[in-house]
Amino acid sequence: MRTWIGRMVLMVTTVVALGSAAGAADLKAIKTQKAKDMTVSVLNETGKWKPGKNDVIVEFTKDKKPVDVGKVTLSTSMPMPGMAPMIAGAMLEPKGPGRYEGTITFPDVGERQVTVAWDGPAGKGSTKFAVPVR
Ligand SMILES: [Cu+2]
Repeated sequence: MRTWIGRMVLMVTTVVALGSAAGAADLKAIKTQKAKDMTVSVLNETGKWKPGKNDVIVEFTKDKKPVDVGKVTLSTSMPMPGMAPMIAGAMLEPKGPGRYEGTITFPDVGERQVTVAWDGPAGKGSTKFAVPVR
């Protein structure tokens, strides 16, 4: 009896551990954009942005190698008929080579004009692209 329970506990623990490891490693690209020789990728777990709070991961690579780009900001804007554009942004913190993470909150669905800007050892740059929130 003790052995049977012990086995069940081990199985459950293993499933939970595998689940969280897959979650951390499985990032999907929301957008990949070239800015001269820099490739900028916006990623998260689901590969899309939804209304509410979202994780934002941005990776910078040159020739497929990660690049330290220093300070990184991501800002978004959505034109709203008859009112000021809806603005949301994220300050991104370095999390490993060429990788920056933060969160962003969107009040509603709709296409966002996104600007990613960086300033650091690899120089100053920025790139713009559109991402739907859905
Ligand atoms: Cu809006």
